[in-house]
Amino acid sequence: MALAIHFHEQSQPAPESSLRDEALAGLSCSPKWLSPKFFYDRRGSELFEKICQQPEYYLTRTEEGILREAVDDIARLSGPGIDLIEFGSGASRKVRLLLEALRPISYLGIDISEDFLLSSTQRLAADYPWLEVHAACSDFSQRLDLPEDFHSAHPLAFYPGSSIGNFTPAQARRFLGELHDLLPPGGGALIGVDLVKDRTTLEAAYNDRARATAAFNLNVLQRIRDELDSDIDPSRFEHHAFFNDAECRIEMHLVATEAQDVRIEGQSFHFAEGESLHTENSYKYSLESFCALARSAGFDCIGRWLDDDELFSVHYLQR
Ligand code: AVJ
Repeated sequence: MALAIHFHEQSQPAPESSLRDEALAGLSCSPKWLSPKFFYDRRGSELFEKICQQPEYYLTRTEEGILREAVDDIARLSGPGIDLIEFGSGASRKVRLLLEALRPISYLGIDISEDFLLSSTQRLAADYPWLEVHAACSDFSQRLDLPEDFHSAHPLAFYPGSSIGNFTPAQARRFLGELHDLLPPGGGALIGVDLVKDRTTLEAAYNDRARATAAFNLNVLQRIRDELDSDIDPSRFEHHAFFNDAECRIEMHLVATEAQDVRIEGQSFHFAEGESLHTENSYKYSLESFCALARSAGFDCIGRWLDDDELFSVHYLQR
């Protein structure tokens, strides 16, 4: 079958060079830090899909339940003839819950993992022959822009999964501000946001018994070893995730199980025993704190939906 999607080349640095630069910079910091965007090579994207199926990881199935219930309301708010733009589209699975009700003219999936993006959007195009499918490989956490040759009169941005929680609140506000500027007046954004809740539920979601989250976290070290000139050994690190209630976020770390020196691209980095590499923040919001953030970026909060247990929320923002 012919390639049924429109692929948009984005002018961005190759992912290996940003992994090299950011790993060297982040491991030189104290405390050591690496951006969670590097989780998502093909294997990492697959491991993330596995996390989403774990019983403890309530986020995905809860958001999917909310979207299923809310889809007719969402269609009423968006109106007909929209172009749906998904940020961090991954497997492009959640968008399927919206397509029949929203009947968008086109779908644009934007993701950092190029081969995963292509296979997901190709499957989408095959399953929805009436839909015009576009794909763009981009790290939108740096700067939010759409492909130059993608024009939409009536865009609806879709940013599910609480991926917005990877930003600090200040970064999230900037991201929403950029999104606001990108949308025409009346344009909408549908955003999934995980809610603050008891520590036990939160920490279980990031410490699943099947250890999918641990494998996902450790995979970033394997990437450094495979893609860069490095002797880093994932077996000498341990997954550690906990809720930091002062910051209202889950933190993920990779903790050195013994003292060691790690070589990356000719530079050496020392880890003391128990020292950690901080790999992810996942901020949790209240309904009020998220709406306040959206309003501060210029949006009106015109719709929001929750599950019965108030674990997760989906917000419709309008420019
Ligand atoms: C994709 C950022 C929403 O923070 O829950 C899952 C990523 N990290 N398990 C999240 C993740 C560990 C996920 N987000």
